[in-house]
Amino acid sequence: LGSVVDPCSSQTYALNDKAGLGRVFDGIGGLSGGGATSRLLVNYAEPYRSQILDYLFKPNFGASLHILKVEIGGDSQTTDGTEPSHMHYESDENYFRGYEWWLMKEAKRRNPNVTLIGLPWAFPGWVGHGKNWPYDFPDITAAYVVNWILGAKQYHDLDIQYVGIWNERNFDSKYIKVLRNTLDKLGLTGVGIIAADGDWSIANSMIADPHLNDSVEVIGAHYPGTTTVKEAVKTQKKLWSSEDYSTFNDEVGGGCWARILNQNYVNGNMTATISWNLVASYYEDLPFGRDGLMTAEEPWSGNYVVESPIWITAHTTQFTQPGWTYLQTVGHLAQGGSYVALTDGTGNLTVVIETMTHDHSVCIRPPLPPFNVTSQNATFQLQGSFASIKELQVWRSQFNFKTKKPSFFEKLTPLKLVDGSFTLNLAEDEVYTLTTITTGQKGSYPDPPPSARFPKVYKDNFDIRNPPFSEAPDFADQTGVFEYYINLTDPGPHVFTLRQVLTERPVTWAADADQTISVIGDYQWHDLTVTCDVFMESVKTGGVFIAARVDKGGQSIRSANGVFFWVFADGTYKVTNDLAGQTVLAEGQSGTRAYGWHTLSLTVKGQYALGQLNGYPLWKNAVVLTPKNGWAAIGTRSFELAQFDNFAVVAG
Ligand code: 147
Repeated sequence: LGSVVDPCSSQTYALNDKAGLGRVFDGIGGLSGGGATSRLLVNYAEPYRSQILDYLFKPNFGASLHILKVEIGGDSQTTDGTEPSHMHYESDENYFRGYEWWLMKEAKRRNPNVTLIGLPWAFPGWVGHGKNWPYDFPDITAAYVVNWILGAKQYHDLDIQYVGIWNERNFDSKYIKVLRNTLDKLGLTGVGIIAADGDWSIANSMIADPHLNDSVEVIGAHYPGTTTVKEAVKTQKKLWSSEDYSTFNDEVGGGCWARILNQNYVNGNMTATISWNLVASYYEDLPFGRDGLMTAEEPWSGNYVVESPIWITAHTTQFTQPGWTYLQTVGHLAQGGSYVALTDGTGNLTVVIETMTHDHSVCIRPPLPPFNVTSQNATFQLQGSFASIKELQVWRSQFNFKTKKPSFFEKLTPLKLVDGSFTLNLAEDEVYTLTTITTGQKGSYPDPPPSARFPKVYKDNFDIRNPPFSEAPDFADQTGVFEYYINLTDPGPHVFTLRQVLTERPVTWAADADQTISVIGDYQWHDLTVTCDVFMESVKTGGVFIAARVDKGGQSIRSANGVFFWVFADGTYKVTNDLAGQTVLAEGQSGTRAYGWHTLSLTVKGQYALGQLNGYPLWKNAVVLTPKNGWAAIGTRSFELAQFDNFAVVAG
């Protein structure tokens, strides 16, 4: 190998603590939410679900993450779906909705030291008192957020360590101070505020406003492109990349992650980096499909994929912990790439080196300026407390883009140090960890079941008395919130149902639809029959639908097309080509009313659709030219209560 390296491209780097150390390391993490990114994970059968969680959180196994950040559900669309709030209504409190509580407990079970963070993207409508803005009543918003922190402790024994403001939206100095005050008054002085989960500009406000400065513990920036600004450094606060990555998790995604994990510190003084998202557990055809550290998007098959970012994470996480300190001697390599070094202060040393080339480490954002990386020899000279180290463990990843045969997180023979120094022949697109820590492990499980499409025949009657989660398997709410519901007074067969529970538009983060909708199934479905019993709870104004070929979700949900079969409480029906209900394919009388059950059935075949009501034909030969395929769905005409039962799909 040495022979292919130009003798000039050989350089020595000191690793030394004599002149003091750098910043304290706060960890590497993953973000569940913003939104609904773990939706499908909860429906995996054991042992696969536990295996996935082990790859993410188990120490000395896989990504061994130090930080779990979750969305504080706000009942609203936040990228790949909605997450339920702990307070749908002002007088409502429930700390058992959704899956983030469960996920935090699973993370903590594996790593009791995991750092937990909560951040709202959106808020229930009542928090804004009718305005799409959470800051007019800062006491209300603060109480709402602090309730979530108190609920985490009271119902799940989870200690939330940091809380944020409003993801990638305006911050409000007054609100931040009120939030700090509210936390302090309740004895939550240990909960730090991260602000403002957007750009670095809050640093200017902090410099100008000492009270704001005192209220903020961490400046969190998103997608910082590994750099910070001088004002942020001037605050002397912790600087974090509190959301980063969001890149398709192939090998280039792994390369992006390798480069930013090192360079967020080297270039930007950032001491934590959090991946959006933790695990890609949402339908791949939703926005930003597979932008997670690993992929677990098939609970029906049990298939999951441990992608390269998991092993890239391990290079750092398995060999350093929050509370370790970066050395001042970190930086760029002469022929491109970077190195960081950290110590626990009692003689342990971990060095992480990456030589990712430009084209193999591009992230989704921001644009990556050009740079060159070529193979090189690098000699590291251990000095100060590290001078006497005799041996280092060696872990290596080689992306091998040319041969397409990467090798990740391979344990090599330990290096014997001669006079405290070692030399590496670094090729392009490699990651090395050199460390005194001997506990590293490349965890593994037998291969999960093979990948499979969503089952073509699918039924759910929602008959479950004590569901482990508030949501029915595989329904992915895109506007509104659909929850298991028990009709204690129903004399008939509809005691257990699924209910849309929002009654007003939330303080939104994205463009939620004016209708509610939950999608399910295979995006490739084209010819199918969807059947569902429906029950409207709004007299005269109520409306519900079942749908097929729904072609959009996430932030684009407003413009979703498909075939939507609606019935209304005024005794009419409609068939529309869009969720918004603008393109009407058929309409007429149905005799449907609120507070009675109706069975809807929608069949789409080629260019034609037909609908049945209570087992009788209601309309037929509606012409559907587009979309050609998409998910099945259920939903309501507005933010209104309605129930669904005996959902079934038979796809061709
Ligand atoms: C982030 C959000 O915070 C996440 O919830 C998720 O939507 C993620 C997907 O990449 O993106 O929001 C951003 C949206 C746009 C930019 C940055 C972050 N941007 O254009 O720089």
